[in-house]
Amino acid sequence: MSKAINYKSLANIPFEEKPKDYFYPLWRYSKNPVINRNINRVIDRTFNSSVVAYKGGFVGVFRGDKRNACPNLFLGRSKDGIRFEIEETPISFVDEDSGDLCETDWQYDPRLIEIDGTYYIVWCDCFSGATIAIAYTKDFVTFKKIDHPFLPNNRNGVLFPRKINGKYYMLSRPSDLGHTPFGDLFVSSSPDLRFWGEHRLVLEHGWAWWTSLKIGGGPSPIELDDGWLVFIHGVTKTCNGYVYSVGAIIVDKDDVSKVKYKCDDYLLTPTENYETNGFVPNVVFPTSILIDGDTGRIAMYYGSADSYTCLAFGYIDEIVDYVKKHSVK
Ligand code: BMA
Repeated sequence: MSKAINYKSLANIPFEEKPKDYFYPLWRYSKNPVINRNINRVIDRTFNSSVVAYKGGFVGVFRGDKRNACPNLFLGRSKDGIRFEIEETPISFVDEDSGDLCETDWQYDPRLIEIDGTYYIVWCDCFSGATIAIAYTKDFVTFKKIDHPFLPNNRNGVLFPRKINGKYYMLSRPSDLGHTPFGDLFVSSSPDLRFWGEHRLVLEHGWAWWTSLKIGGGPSPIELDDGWLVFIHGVTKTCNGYVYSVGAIIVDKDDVSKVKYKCDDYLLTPTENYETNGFVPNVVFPTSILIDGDTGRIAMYYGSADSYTCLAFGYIDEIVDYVKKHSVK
């Protein structure tokens, strides 16, 4: 059985055991949503956000869609990973070379990951269209932004949590200017996070009905003894609009463009009221995972209906087992 490796003990992650008579390897928090609408005076909707463990508690970078409907990134802090205090002023990013303030008024879907003591934020930014931005911080006070590492249009940048054979790896999904009706998963590598190349196609959409329109990366991949567990979102189109589900694949340990398993079943699809109703109905969108290395327990943060922040729980070995058992060619 595969297990996660290289994860520290994190006994205080939010967690609930699987409800009795529930069959599947990812289950929802009984008190979802953890963040409701109108969390403070500035933000109407908080969703598709990321959380890491920091100094005994938790810090998050949150997508906050303000009362003018513009999304920005906001810092939030929490003792328990459930109740967050979210700032009312968006994070200020400065150019890593000049120190000049970088202002963009459309920032969303942040992924936050620690690599060797530095916290990297990867998000979708406005740069003559939507594209992937990268910034980093060591203290959650100063945030330095890397000079335009990606061309537009591209979204869902997801960084692997460590270098592989000396290089950083980023998943992404080339897209269009709007609500892209297509999309496959690509990976690129970089020696320094600034210059990206060696682009490879990882996986095309469409192997399962819930991926029939497009797919994209979710939280940072989880390192296993024999591969990487990559949570994704898959999108299908119905007569009533798009439906976003959570699924997973497993890629090769050294060549991350090689898919070893792709799960035919989704792991979560919108079923609860806070997923099927909201600003954009029928969306579950995974962006972040906390892992307890001792037990293999995970807490997944996902956005629902472009309105709320939610949690789901599971055990890595059980999820890996499910993905392998329900894998298709
Ligand atoms: C995508 C992104 C996500 C959003 C989803 C559903 O294109 O904008 O932020 O959750 O659409 O609206």
